Amino acid sequence: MVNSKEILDFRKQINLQDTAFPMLQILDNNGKIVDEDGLKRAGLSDDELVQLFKNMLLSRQIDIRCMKLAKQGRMGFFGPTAGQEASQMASAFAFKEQDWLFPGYRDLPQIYSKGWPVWKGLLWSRGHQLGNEYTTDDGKPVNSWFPQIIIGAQYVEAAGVALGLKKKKQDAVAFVYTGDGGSSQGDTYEGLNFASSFKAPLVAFIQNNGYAISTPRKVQTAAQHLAAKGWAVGAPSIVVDGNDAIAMYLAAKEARAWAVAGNGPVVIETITDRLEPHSTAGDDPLRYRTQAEIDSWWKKEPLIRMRKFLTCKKLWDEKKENDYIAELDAMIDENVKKANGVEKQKISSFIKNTLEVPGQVMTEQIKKFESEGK
Ligand SMILES: Cc1ncc(C[n+]2csc(CCOP(=O)(O)OP(=O)(O)O)c2C)c(N)n1
Ligand SMILES: [Mg+2]
Repeated sequence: MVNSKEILDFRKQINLQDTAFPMLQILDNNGKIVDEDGLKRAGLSDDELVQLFKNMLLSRQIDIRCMKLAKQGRMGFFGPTAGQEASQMASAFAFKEQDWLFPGYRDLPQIYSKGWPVWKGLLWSRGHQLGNEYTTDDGKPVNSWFPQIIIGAQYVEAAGVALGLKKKKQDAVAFVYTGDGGSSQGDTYEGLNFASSFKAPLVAFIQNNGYAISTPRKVQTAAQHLAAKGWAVGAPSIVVDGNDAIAMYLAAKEARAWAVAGNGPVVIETITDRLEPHSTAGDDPLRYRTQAEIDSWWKKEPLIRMRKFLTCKKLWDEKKENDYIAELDAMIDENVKKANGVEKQKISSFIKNTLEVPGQVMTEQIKKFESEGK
């Protein structure tokens, strides 16, 4: 029996929290495999490893373009993604077509990985209603919710849909993403608690990229690990090197298998970094972090280590990368053109699209705008 002295040993509890979440890592900063069993368990073929890296490059090239467009004043709202390619694209590599995605505003890359065309993402950034159509160019649904702006709200929505998938006995899970800041929101806890109570198939990511706008992780919460938030609801919870694509894929794949088997949610904290400003709305990172810190994360970013690993395996080289980037840039060019060519959104249609049943005042406004051709 545990005695009162042990139960009341508060220091011991704190120390336990410290060691309860060792970080899963398979590919280290230098692109070396540090866990051969983990690599085998991931079970990725050579072609799949290359495809995974290509998806990460897709995300990076879109990010580069969007940041350029933002500087030219042609972008709208955009949350930069450089540095989070493994956390986002490698976890998305574990999605099955029938799975549902609940992204936050920084998680557009995961929707692209489900076949969402880039031009729709550009329109989403500009607040155009066509940017809220989650379908492929052939009109097929991509099973994604809209990128949520209200921090944490997607956790509640995802929990509900996950329960629906279970009730319909579908072989599918809901994947949901929030950030270190989002882990402090009530919605995040409520969604997790609900999903865990009803053993709903939910795979929940907390992308710990070090900052919530200017609030550093250490000020965010006194919990040693954000994954600990999952323990409060009885869900298995782990910490993963969020810049290690293979670890991220493995964690997502295993969590999916656990959730879809009827065991309830898994919480995955990913340790990563947002290498660029919070958003295109004029944030200056040097007001809250040092250049030296940013530089140190650029050295650990996920593309470098995956590139080294693939090059070492003779699966990738400079020419392949240059050719692929040229291909991506041409595809992005086409999508920018397409987004620019879309008819300007009418105010009347925006209101109609927002309100299923407009009230009297809104109905009058719709009529007024329509009569003015707006
Ligand atoms: C409920 C709510 N509160 C505040 C905001 C304003 N806000 C926008 S982004 C953000 C920081 C979120 O940080 P984090 O969850 O770490 O995600 P990151 O931006 O780092 O990806 C805040 C507070 C919001 N959008 N929603
Ligand atoms: Mg953050």
